[in-house]
Amino acid sequence: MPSRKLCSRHFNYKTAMENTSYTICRELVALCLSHGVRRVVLSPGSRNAPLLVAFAREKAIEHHVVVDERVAAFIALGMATRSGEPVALVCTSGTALLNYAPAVAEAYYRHVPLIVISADRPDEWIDQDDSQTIRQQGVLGAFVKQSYHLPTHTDDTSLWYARRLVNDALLQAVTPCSAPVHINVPLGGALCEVADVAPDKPICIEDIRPEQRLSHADATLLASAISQAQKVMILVTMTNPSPTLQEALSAMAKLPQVVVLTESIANLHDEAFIPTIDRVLTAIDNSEKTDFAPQLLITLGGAPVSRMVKEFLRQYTPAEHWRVGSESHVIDTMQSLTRRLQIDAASLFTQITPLCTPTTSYYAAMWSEREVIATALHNRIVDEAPWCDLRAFASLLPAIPQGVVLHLSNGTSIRYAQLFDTPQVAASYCNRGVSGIDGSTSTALGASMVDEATHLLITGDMSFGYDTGALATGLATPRFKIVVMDNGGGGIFRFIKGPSDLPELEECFEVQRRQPIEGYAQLHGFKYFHADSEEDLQDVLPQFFAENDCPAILAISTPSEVNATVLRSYMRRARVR
Ligand SMILES: Cc1ncc(C[n+]2csc(CCOP(=O)(O)OP(=O)(O)O)c2C)c(N)n1
Ligand SMILES: [Mg+2]
Repeated sequence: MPSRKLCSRHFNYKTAMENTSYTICRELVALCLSHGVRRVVLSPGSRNAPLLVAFAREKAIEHHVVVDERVAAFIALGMATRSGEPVALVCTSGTALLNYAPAVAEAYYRHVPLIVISADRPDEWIDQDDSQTIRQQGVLGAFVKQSYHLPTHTDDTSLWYARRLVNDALLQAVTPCSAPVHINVPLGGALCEVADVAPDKPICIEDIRPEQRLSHADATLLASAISQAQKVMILVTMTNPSPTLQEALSAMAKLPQVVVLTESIANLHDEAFIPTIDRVLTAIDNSEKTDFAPQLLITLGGAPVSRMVKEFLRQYTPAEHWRVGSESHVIDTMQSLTRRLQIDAASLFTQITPLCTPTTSYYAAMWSEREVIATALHNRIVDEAPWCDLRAFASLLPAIPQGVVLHLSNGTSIRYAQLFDTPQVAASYCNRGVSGIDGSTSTALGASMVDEATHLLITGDMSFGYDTGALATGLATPRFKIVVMDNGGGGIFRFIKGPSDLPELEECFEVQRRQPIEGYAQLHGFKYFHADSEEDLQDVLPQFFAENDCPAILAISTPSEVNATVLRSYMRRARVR
């Protein structure tokens, strides 16, 4: 057996154990472990049998088996995002791999390290009508940092080459900027064969990563620009929770010339920050926008959620715009970029904040005063609104218990969440890398599998219906809860300009097909709750959050036409004030 020859140096009959006889697969698993992969999501197949066996027998890597590869990949995305660690995925040949694509694209734009491992037929059998075979090499190329194709042969040179490629893949996935990678593994022969083998100890190529620091000259240059400006805005979009960044930005927000705006998935909280960007922007008249516009804009984080802030900053262009991030290409969302800071945001602000000095500016005070006015207006609109999504969110979000991890789906859920401050939640997430509605439930479920917190997903009825495969995995625990906003389909289309004016709105956009939410709950062992009025919701929320025997689903039914009218008038109120 080839592996015996190669590993003879290490072979010890005392520690020998049965494992797949495919050395490449065992070494791939050993390297994943050495590089810090602690979780893998496996999907069944026969071509990938050696990989399934090798991962399942490595007790130091937690494995989960999920049949639907689309769901599996989103689960891995949720795990990797929440844990901050790379997560591996293993599938068989053929379309299995293509089903990973949506989550891999999301991971790519969110800089999440997924290690995609696909089994393939040996090269000579591609395109030969020999079943379950497609052209897999590089098929995820547009959404991974790099694609690797391992050698078919098992001579010493080929094994060295395979190890080198796997080491390269595992390093690329996490440095310098995390991203998914794809390793394609051609396998032929007796796929299910197991044999006594010695433990594999392939060399793990270590990386020494230098600490990211600005030179003193650069730090002084940046700090003096902030110290001289009268109006500095720091806009933080999607970021993972970071106590260091939080502390540095809290110190920055003490400067009177600096306002820190945080989106709901920025995961930063401080009394001095403005956490409800859209709420405040709707309370600023067009005539006042020049005063509120920054001279120096600093942006960090992923794709912005708020359309209003994008419109505002694109129209009232700052003289200077710095973007903080380690991406290799220019990202100029606000069409005003003047400087890139390719450094981790926490290190940047930790270094420059102590060097910044206050000016006599009134800029931060102006924003916080407007926030007070905006909050009063917001409360009035909510109080006066009839039963609708806005009212439901106004009751639901403050009722979320302290320490819950919140997940939001796309559609209007993330937009409503932007209108409220939820400082009590431990963290907030949404698939905003590419804003798909295809894997919200699976991603939230994956995140719930890596810690002991309660995880709450607030999702739309269409998004929920799209991803019911997540419920079928049987992996939900009583710590996993879902609120489905049952608003008659794609409510966002009734709200946004364009589709809402078309006669096809109901048939082709909104798709007013009621999801059998209760049926799904019963089928998959979730306790079901329902509310279709303010009073019902107030009654049911404590029971829903207290439920700890089963995972739970709460469906909140609201009228689609009222939802759109209320939200539209909320967003437009600046123009009517
Ligand atoms: C994979 C994918 N397909 C289509 C879309 C386009 N899309 C965006 S929101 C949406 C409707 C979402 O409806 P729902 O989940 O009920 O949320 P609501 O708008 O009602 O809040 C659709 C189809 C998308 N974002 N992703
Ligand atoms: Mg909906």
